[in-house]
Amino acid sequence: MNKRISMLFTIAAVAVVGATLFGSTYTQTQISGQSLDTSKMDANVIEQIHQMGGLQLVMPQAFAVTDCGALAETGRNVVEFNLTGESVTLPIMGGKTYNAMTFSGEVPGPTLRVTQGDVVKMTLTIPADEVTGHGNDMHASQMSAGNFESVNPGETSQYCYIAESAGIFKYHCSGVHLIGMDQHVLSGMYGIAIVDPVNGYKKLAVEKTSVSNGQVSLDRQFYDADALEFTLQYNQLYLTPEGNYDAGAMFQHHNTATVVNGMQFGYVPNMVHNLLVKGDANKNIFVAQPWNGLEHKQYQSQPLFVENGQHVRLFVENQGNEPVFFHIVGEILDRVTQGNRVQSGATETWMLGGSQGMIVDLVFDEPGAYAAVNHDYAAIYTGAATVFVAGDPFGLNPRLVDAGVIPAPVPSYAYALGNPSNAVPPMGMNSIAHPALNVHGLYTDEVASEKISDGALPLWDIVPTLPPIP
Ligand SMILES: [Cu+2]
Repeated sequence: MNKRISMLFTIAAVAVVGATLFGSTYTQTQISGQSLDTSKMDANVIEQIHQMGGLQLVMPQAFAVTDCGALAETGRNVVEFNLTGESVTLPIMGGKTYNAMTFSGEVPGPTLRVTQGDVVKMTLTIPADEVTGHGNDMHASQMSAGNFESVNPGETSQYCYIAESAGIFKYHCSGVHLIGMDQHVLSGMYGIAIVDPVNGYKKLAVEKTSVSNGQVSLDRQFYDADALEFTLQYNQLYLTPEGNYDAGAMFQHHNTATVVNGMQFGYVPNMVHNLLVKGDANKNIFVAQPWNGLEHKQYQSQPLFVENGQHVRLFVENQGNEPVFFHIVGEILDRVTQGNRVQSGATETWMLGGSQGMIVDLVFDEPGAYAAVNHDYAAIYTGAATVFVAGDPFGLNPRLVDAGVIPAPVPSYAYALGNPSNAVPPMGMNSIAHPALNVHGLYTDEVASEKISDGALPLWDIVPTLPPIP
């Protein structure tokens, strides 16, 4: 049997076995309403799959066939990337929770950042008490799919590759011998790798005009390659009312939520901003503020703060099943790069298909609030609205100085409140350090504690200690 036919056979076998295991007929027309309750899945299911055999994707030896030792001795920089596969319960909008699957207790998983030409040593560990096996497929790699096989509870596996192409790349769980890949990924097992170009990023040119003696002419402005950076990852949730993955809804593209970095409306103002801007914690300054209160701790929404005239670089990935029409209300995307090639400049919107990423460079010229959206109205209203605040549009500087919160006026509110930890990637060769980070993200409490240990600010503890702001 040649490889292609073998693959088709494998997928068919997976479908049949999937139907047997999960008690449903695995066809497009009949799958409506099927759902998998992860809390009821146990290791026996995985064991059954193993015993049935015939489900290996390509190579039975699996996962560890690349020679990490040989790659480590090539003189290249070796970057270790360690992840664990963990099923946990996490909150969703509306005060409910869902059965999430995560890499290392956070959704999205930790961001890997390397330089083009580095060796990535990817290690996946599945705790012994985890309910299912997991895999890992990094799109930054170029290797046989056999390396992405699943790892069983209680086991650790590893593969190595050279990150040869610069850009932003998805990584995701590859399921258990393919089965459940959709469930694992759409329940939270995804993240990104940023591969910085070996020669660094390029200066940003922004087209402006000037006028002299009644004549308008081109007046290009250049910004240094160093930039303040954020990551935005788009995805959907497909859930039953009980918070379980709903495969039927997925097959029909009926999502129940649109998330950015795991949360609906995770980067919008909260009660603190209401208080600062309107003088009343209960007067919302944005149309949807579902994560308002301090009691939400790491889940309280936090806007993204930037300076005016600052080079901002966004790493944007579409992790989901629906297109993302990336647009920032009130802004123009000054440069769009995919891989290491500029695709567009001075464009209003750029589209990302599933598993596609881009780097957006831009400068916010005017003080104000700007909403980055997926310009699909269904997505905007189900969670894909992210607020950037540039400069000091609300005139808070004098009040914050008077109250003693900051010693002197600041160019962005990040100096007072920090930027959300899960939207900020690790530093790269052209990164501007954020003034401060606050603990924000779809994190387990353990991960939130680690972020605090790393220096991120738990605003839910700090805000109540601040002096009153008149
Ligand atoms: Cu998984």
